[in-house]
Amino acid sequence: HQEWQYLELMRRIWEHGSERIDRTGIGTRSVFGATLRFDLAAGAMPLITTKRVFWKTATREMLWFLTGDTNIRPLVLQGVKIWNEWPHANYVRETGDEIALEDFVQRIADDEAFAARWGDLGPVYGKQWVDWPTWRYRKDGLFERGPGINQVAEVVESLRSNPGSRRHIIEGWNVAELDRMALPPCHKTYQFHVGDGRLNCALYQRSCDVALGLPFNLWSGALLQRMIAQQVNLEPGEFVWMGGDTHLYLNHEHLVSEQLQREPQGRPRLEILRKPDSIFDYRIEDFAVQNYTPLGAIKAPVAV
Ligand code: DHF
Ligand code: TMP
Repeated sequence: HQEWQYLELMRRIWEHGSERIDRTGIGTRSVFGATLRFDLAAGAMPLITTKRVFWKTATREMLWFLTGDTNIRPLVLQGVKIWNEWPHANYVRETGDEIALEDFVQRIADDEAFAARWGDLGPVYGKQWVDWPTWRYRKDGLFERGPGINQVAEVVESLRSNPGSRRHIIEGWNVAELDRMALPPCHKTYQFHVGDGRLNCALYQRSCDVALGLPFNLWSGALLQRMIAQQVNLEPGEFVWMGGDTHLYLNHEHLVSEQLQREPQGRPRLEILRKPDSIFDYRIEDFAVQNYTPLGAIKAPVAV
């Protein structure tokens, strides 16, 4: 079962990782450099079964990236909570108002102007993926904004027109804008590759929370690969995940010890029910998962 790779990585980090103080102050055990490979033939997906993973939440996040939006409000209105902590922490830090997280999120939902001011994460994934900013000189020597670059549309186009290219890349790491992002991108580079009529994808993740983030990141990366494969009429091939600082937070011990006693359950498959006109036209109803019978969810706190 392909999921053993995930469980073995978790075990290796917990037993042999180097302990280090991290930005959040929680502390982690970490290894540097890890690879996981998944074959997506016949609808297979890297959807973790040894705990329940909310794949619809992760799918909504991916669809939100593809709209280019960086404000959490559309996620909040769909009940997706995974990005709430960062705008909240920013609000508390900047205003000194110690509003509770739930109250802050309710205000984001109810008050559009408040959301516009406090719900934005800065120029994160969505912005860089579909509207990477450019600048150009005018004749008078001043700068002006050039047209944004839609990297996702360009990759779909280059896969169609020049499948053998080694340059099919979507990059989130815009060095000039990192200081305005609530979090610099973790899943920062996607590269696509066509071989034997199949579309392969490699994802490089510079920093990885193996317990909470990675199950989402595996699903989402493979989902993007499946959507793009459908758009360019290729079969999905391998999904190769590579991590830089690959870690477990020390306050996830209960999750690690519980999950490492469990065994993978069946083989979940993703069916895409419709072929939308473009990569930007998918909706949540287009996705159905079969054979997903996970063991129970394991709650764990997210390090902010
Ligand atoms: N920071 C840290 N420290 N770890 C992360 O994984 C992380 N991920 C981010 C932003 N910052 C992060 C964005 N993605 C959860 C999953 C993914 C995610 C953020 C949070 C999470 O808390 N998952 C829980 C609850 C899921 C839910 O409520 O739907 C889980 O049990 O999977
Ligand atoms: P960092 O910016 O100091 O590396 O902290 C980011 C943390 O968030 C780190 O634990 C990795 C985790 N993370 C994921 O694992 N996956 C994600 O998709 C995101 C956004 C964050």
